[in-house]
Amino acid sequence: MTGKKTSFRASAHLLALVGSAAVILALSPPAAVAETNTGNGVLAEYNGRTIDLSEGWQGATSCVEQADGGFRCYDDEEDYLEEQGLDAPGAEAGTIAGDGCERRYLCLWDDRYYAGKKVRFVKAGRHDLSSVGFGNRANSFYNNRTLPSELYDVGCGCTLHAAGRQPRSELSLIEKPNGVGTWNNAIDDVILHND
Ligand SMILES: [Ca+2]
Ligand SMILES: [Ca+2]
Repeated sequence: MTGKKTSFRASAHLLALVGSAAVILALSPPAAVAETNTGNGVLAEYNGRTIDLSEGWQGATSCVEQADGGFRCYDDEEDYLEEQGLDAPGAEAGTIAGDGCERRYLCLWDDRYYAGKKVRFVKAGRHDLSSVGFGNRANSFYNNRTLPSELYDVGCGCTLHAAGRQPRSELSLIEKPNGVGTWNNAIDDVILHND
């Protein structure tokens, strides 16, 4: 009898332990992801804090890759220009192209005609747009670099070659190969070459 009780208690205790373990297991993965976050998310400085761009821009509308590969974000384009000293009286004319994409940058906008949220890349190499919260979002771009850049869509496995110094105001007018739709809201990766 006592033995049974003991074994019952032991089982109950064991169950409780298993239960806790299950809870820990259930909670562990997100915690681990948040800690390591090796994944995908690119971290950016924005108004004195660090944000993960893959999880949203937290109010920023302009995010800019730095020469060292880090990212900085701004409330708006004015804030950015101010910080760069590009709005100051006497700032060199022609530093910024008419549609706001400096030389050496590939700029992508969320909306057509260079409107809406805007992301700028400057470093050579492949950039996964989902890691900066911009996957399948670009509706216009300006490759203000000497060399062409490559814009890649995972869905069709195809590449749009963006000629150097060439703005494109309306991606809905550019068809993908094989009639699988347009390039509007389709770009997943961009590849920049040494400029
Ligand atoms: Ca869009
Ligand atoms: Ca795509």
